[in-house]
Amino acid sequence: MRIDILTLFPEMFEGPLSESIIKQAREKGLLDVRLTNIRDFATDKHRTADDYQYGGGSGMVMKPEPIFEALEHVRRASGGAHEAGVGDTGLADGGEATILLSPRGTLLDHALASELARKSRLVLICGHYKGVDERVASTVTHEVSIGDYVLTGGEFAAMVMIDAVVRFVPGVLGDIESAETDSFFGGILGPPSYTRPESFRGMDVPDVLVSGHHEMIRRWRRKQALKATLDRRPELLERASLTDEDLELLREIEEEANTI
Ligand code: 6GU
Repeated sequence: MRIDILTLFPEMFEGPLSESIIKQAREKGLLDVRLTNIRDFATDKHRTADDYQYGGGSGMVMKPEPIFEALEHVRRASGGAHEAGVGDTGLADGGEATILLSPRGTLLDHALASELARKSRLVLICGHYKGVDERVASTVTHEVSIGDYVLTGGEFAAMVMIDAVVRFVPGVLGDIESAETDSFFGGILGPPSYTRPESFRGMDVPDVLVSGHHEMIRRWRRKQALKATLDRRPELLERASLTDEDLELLREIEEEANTI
C-alpha cells in the first residue's frame, strides 16, 4: 500500500512512522509512505497556505490552491511503487482513496479501517488552523474524523488512521499479534489477557487460562469478551453478529448477574 500524506508539518510524522509495526511494514515493503509539504505548493513569495475566512470570524482557513496543486503533484508522481504493484497484497482492490482528515468527517471505526486497507493507495490531506476551504472537500472520496473532540490539526488523526488501517494489510501483523483476538473483531470488545507472574500482589491469573484446556479457554475468552461488551459498550452487541454459542454465553452471564 502506498500512502501519501499532504501536510504543513511533515516532521510530525517522522517518529511515529519509524517505530514498531509501521517501521517493520515499511521495511518489508508492504507500506510506502511519502510526505508532501503543502507549503511547497504555495505560489506567492511568503508561501502563504492559509487566509482569513469569508464572512468574518476568528481563525485562519487553509487555502485551496496549494492543496489542489499538491494533490495533482502526488497523483502525477505516483509512478514507481504503486503502479508497479510493489507492496500490493492479495487483499488490495487496486483502488485509491483521497481522504480529508476533519472533525466534520465520518467517524473512523473498525469497518472503515478494514475497508481502507483494501485500497492500494491512500492520499491523506491534513487540515490545520480553523479548517480547510470547503472546495477541497469536493475533490476527496472520504472525509474522516477520529472522534468527537477537536484536535489542533489533522496530523495526529492521520497517524491514528494509518495505524488502524495498516494493521489490516496482510503480512503486517505476525501470527503473534494476529487480529483475531482484537477488540472489535466480530464487532465486540476483546477478552482480558494476562502474562507472568501467575500470582501478583494477591491477584491471580484465572485458573482456566493455566489449565491447558484449549476448548475451555476459547469459551472462557468468548464469554469474557461478551461480558465486557455488555458492561461497557452494550450498543455494540446490537450490531454484532452473534452465534448460538454467544447467545448461550450471554444467558449464562445474565443468570450469574441475577444470582449475585
Ligand atoms: Cl481528523 N481533525 C481535527 N482537527 N480534529 C479532529 C479530527 C480531525 N478528528 C477528531 N477531531
